[in-house]
Amino acid sequence: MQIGIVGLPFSGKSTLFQTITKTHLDPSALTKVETHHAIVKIPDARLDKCVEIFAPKNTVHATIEFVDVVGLKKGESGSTQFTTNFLSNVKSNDALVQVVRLFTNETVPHPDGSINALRDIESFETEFILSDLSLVETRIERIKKQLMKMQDELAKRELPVLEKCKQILDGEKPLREMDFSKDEIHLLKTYQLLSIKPMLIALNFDESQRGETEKYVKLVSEKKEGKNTKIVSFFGKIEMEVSELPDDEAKVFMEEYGIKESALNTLIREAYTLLGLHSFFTVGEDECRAWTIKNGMTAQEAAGVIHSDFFAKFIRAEVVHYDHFITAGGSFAKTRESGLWRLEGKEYIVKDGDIISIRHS
Ligand SMILES: Nc1nc2c(ncn2[C@@H]2O[C@H](COP(=O)(O)OP(=O)(O)O)[C@@H](O)[C@H]2O)c(=O)[nH]1
Ligand SMILES: [Mg+2]
Repeated sequence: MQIGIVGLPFSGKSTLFQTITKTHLDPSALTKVETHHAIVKIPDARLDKCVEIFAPKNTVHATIEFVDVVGLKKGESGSTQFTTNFLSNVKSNDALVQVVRLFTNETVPHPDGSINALRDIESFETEFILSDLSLVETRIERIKKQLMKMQDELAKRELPVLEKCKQILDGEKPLREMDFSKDEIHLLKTYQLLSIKPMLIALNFDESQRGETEKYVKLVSEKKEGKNTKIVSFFGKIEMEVSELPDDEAKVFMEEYGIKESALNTLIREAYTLLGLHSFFTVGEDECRAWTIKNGMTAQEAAGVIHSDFFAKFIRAEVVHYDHFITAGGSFAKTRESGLWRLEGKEYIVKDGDIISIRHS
C-alpha cells in the first residue's frame, strides 16, 4: 500500500514525512523538486505482544510506503494549474494525505499570503476534479467514435461508468464521495483518477495553537468530511522533534504537550479505516507476522495473501482471536480447552486480530 503526502508548498509535507518515516532529509533535498519514498513498519501492540510470547527468530510487521510528493513548484499557488509531473506522481498512490497549513510562521510565508484552510483544500479539490474531468471527457469522446465504427464490449461497458463520473465531476464533486459497484471500480482502475482516491486531510498546527485545534477541526470537518474523506490534525514541528527522541522520553513529551497519539499512528489508523483494511497474524517460534487484508476477505483469500499456492491448496484455517489468545494466557492449548480455538472453512470471514494457521494440501 502506498500513501502519498500532498499539499501546497510550505504546508509541512516534508516535516510530516520525516516524522512518520523517522528519516532525515538533507536540507538541500528539501528545496529540490524531488519525490521521497520510505517504507514504514506499521506499529502494532498486538504483534509486539506475540513477539514477547514466542520470541520468534523473525518478526515481520505490515508495512506502508509513504511518498513525499513534490512537484508543485516553490511559490506556486494552489489556484494555478498543477504540473503534469505532480499529477503523475499522485496517480500511483492508494490514498492521499493532504497537509493543510494552519500554523503561522513569518519566516516561511504561505504561498497565497495568508492562512485559510478551506481555500487551500478547495483549490486542491478543484485541480483534481478538473484533471479527472478532462481525462473522462477525452475517453468518452474516443469511445463514442470507436463504437460508431465497431461494437466493442469493453468500451460499451465503460461508457455508462464514465458518463456517471462526468456527471459527478460536472457537479464539482470529487469521485470518492460517490458509490461505485465493484465492477465499476474495476473498470475505472486503469484511468488512475485522482479525485476517487481516499483522502485524509491533515491539519498542521503550531504548538502555540494547542487550545484552538478542536475549533478548526470542527469547522473543516463540517464542510469537508464525507465519504472517503477524513479530517485529522497534528503538530508538525513539535512532532518531528518528538520522533527523534527515545520512546520513553517521547511518551513523557507527548503527555506534556497533550498529544494523545503520534501522527504516524493517527495516519495509519485512519488510512486503514478509509481503505477498508485490517490485520491478521501468523505466529510461532519461527516467525510472528502481521498481514494486511481488505475487510470482508475470506479465510481462503487470506491464505492466498500469505502464499499464492495456499489459495488453491486451502483445506481449513485454524483460528483464534488475539484477545482470546491473550485471555488464555498466550497458550494455544488453553484456547483449545475453552473452545476459543476453531477450525474454519474457506468461506470464513477473517476478523481484525485473528491469529490464523492455514492447513493446506
Ligand atoms: N512554526 C511551525 N513551522 C512549521 C510547522 N510545520 C512545518 N513548519 C516549517 O515550515 C517550513 C516548511 O515545511 P516543509 O515540511 O518543508 O513543507 P513542505 O514544503 O510542505 O514540504 C519548514 O521551515 C518547517 O520547519 C509547524 O507546525 N509550526
Ligand atoms: Mg517538502
